[in-house]
Amino acid sequence: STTPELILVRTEGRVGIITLNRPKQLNALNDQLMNELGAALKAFDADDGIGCIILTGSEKAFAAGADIGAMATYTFADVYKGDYITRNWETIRSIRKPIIAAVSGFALGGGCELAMMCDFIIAADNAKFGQPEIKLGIIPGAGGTQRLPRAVGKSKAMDLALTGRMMDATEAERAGLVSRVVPLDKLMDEALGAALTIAGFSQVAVMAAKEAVNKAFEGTLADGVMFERRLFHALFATADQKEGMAAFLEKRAPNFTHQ
Ligand code: CO8
Repeated sequence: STTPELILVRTEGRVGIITLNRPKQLNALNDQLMNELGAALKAFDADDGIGCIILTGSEKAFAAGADIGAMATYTFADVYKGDYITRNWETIRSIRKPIIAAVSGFALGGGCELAMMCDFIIAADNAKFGQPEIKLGIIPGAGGTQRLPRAVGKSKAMDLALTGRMMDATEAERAGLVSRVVPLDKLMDEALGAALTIAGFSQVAVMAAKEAVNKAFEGTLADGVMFERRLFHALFATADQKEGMAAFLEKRAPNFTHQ
């Protein structure tokens, strides 16, 4: 595989870290970047040495949206025939290990949508979220109109999508879009701490937890509860469940083998 140009990829213990790295364009998301991101995510997902993934950007921008320069002259036929957006934006949804978005600066349009496709968002105090597409004569196209109301409720989602205004980190935490807000200089420490914690647990249980929580957004309550129950039952077939409970009873740290 070729070396990516618009992202940086590194590991820290069992954590894979992907940094969007197109600084002059505030990490505007173009096809090349999304393809590189998809490939890096898939590689970490397939790597037994990785238990959790962090996706981050720069201090100034997580991502300021889809690349407006690339989109400006597209016709309906271009985007429809090429299946623009879904084509290379669906990869992230297929990743089974947890992905934490560590967001500082702007997360706008497709950047906000990308953060929302991650499993949870930890924000720096300078983070700004928004769906400003309406100002460009379009609407969100990578799930924003669906995930934002699920995260913050209808009223605030409508407000953001219809006025195009930005929401700061405090408002985003109050509304439930982000799980934690920390000072900018603590962002990566906080995200890494969470990721290392997750990566230390049973990989099987972690994947089951992610899958079950995601079900809460996709079907009826009855289906979701049944799905959760079956996964819960299934985890009693793992070595990690035996080890985790034995360790608790023996008052020692568990040694998970991800089996
Ligand atoms: N696309 C392309 N270039 C961008 C983008 C973008 N989304 N955002 C910023 N840039 C570029 C600027 O053009 C500028 O380039 P240059 O230096 O060559 O002039 C550079 O980044 C720095 O930007 P600014 O000078 O504007 O920096 P400011 O600090 O003054 O402002 C803002 C920062 C407020 C973030 C401002 O840049 C801005 O409003 N950006 C556009 C935000 C926006 O409208 N985002 C939504 C885009 S539409 C979208 O995401 C649809 C998603 C659909 C799904 C995904 C499909 C792929």
